[in-house]
Amino acid sequence: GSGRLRVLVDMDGVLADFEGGFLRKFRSRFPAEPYVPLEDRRGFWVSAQYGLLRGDLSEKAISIWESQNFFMDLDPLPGAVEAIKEMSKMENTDVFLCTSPIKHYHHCPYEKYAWVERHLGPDFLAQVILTSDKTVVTGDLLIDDKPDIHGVEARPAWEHILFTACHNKHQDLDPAQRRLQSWGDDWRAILDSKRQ
Ligand code: BVP
Repeated sequence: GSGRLRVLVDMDGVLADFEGGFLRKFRSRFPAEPYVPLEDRRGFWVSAQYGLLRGDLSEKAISIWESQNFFMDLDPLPGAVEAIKEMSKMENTDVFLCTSPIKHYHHCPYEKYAWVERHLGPDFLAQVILTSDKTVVTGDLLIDDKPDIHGVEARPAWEHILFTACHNKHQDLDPAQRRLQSWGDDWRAILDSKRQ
């Protein structure tokens, strides 16, 4: 290899507060409807849990993140912007933002780029990788809050570090899988463990 470490970092749930932004806009648009408090969230798919709460709530949930400004308005998670900026300045380290857009493409891809420019700066736009299959992207690490990441490549190059989120904190993991509890956790040690 090049001797450089390549780190892939997910956006929703790792850099951007998808769950908090969703709940705020869902409650504001549907104030009379039941909702799932963040401490009761289970499973990666918000739409699936809302559908279990009541059948018609799945499509109401989907309408929230399909709306204009949903992705643009997401707040950065605590420490995320500082961590990414520091990580990208490290010697022998390449950082890419690896994120899956929703299929309703009218706003999401544009707003993900706009979010990166706004919070990380225009120099980071070149680091964005939009893909619906992260297994075909090579890297040493993938920091992502989705517990099960699958695709056409059965043996992805990266080690998946599970970023803790409200929906995965109670989940039992394969004993080999490592977690990053938050950006206050020791992400530098995880990077160092993969360096040659
Ligand atoms: O763009 C996000 C939101 C969307 O899936 C994408 C996950 O991307 P990564 O975080 O894996 O990069 N999304 C969609 C649904 C339901 C769709 Br129907 C959901 O419940 N949660 C969710 O995050």
